[in-house]
Amino acid sequence: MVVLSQPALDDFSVIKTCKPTSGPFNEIPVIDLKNPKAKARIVEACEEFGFFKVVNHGVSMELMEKLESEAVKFFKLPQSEKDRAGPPNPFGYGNKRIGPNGDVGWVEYLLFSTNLEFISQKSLSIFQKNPEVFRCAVNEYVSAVREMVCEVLEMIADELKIEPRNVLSRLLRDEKSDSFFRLNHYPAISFSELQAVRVSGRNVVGFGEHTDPQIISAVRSNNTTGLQISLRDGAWVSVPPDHHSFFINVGDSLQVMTNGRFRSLRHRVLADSLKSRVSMIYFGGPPLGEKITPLPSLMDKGEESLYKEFTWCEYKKSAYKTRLGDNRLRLFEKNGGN
Ligand code: GA4
Repeated sequence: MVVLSQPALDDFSVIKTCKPTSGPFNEIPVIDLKNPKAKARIVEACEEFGFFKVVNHGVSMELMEKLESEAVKFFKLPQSEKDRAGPPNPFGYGNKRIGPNGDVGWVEYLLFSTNLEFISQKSLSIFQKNPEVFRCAVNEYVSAVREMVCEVLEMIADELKIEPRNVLSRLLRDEKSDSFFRLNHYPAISFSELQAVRVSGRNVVGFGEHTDPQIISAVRSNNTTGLQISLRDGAWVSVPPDHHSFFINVGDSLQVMTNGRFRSLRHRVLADSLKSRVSMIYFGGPPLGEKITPLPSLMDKGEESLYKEFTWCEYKKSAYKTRLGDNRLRLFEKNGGN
């Protein structure tokens, strides 16, 4: 069990959640990547939920555990040392503040670019105590997860009969790919604090509801609850944790590239646990100059794009002007925004 220090719970991170929260949801699609029916099931899951769990994925538990233990060591450092690796602008160490527009959560994190060009001086502070071990753990983990995610994207291309089959995966493998990696630590909450917020019918929000702007994301966490996803009807459901598996979600860019056929997943993390949660997330994004438009082979005859044309750079710039929970795609819908 990961137990890290427990800072006092500030009022600002206790937010009344606006939609109903139901119990654990047992119908989350579970995809065995080696199953011959996996391709069809992945596409179904992307259409219905924008979300699925992957088992038999080929990423070793050893890599996951090595990185988790390095992350735990980092988050255990004195606050002043962690702060030296911040602020996150956008990469580096962040504490409670998420993004540049006033969002807060019961979380501290490290945000990295997976593109070596963007690795800055700050990363030296991030990796300060044991540079080689931590840096290698991040690099090895990211390479393995990127490969697994690329395989998923190629299975999607096969099922949708898109050619060439690497039309999506090449964007993540490109050396200019603008992909991110995030380590999140949600500190445990003491029993009395939890009782107090529950009695008042509220939840401690670890990471507020949002969709990911990128193409696709892969989350792995320790065995702690907290992740919730929003279903089509707006109900929030808790995802039972599984530290052996990955949870994959569709991002805004893949929703656009499939002209709305796949659903970008709205999700959030509630810090409602006596145990601290550590999650590691790979966000697969395209190179900055890439045009994000529906894939021509997916368009029916006469079908029009639901979205205005934009590059990933334009979308990202616009995303960083929004609040976490905003619907970022609306501005780019042909029938919405301005
Ligand atoms: C959500 C997905 C990723 O965690 C992230 C986040 C980013 C940040 O934490 O800096 C953003 C958020 C995310 C979307 C809107 C902007 C940017 C915070 C925020 C308010 C790293 C990303 O790419 O977009």
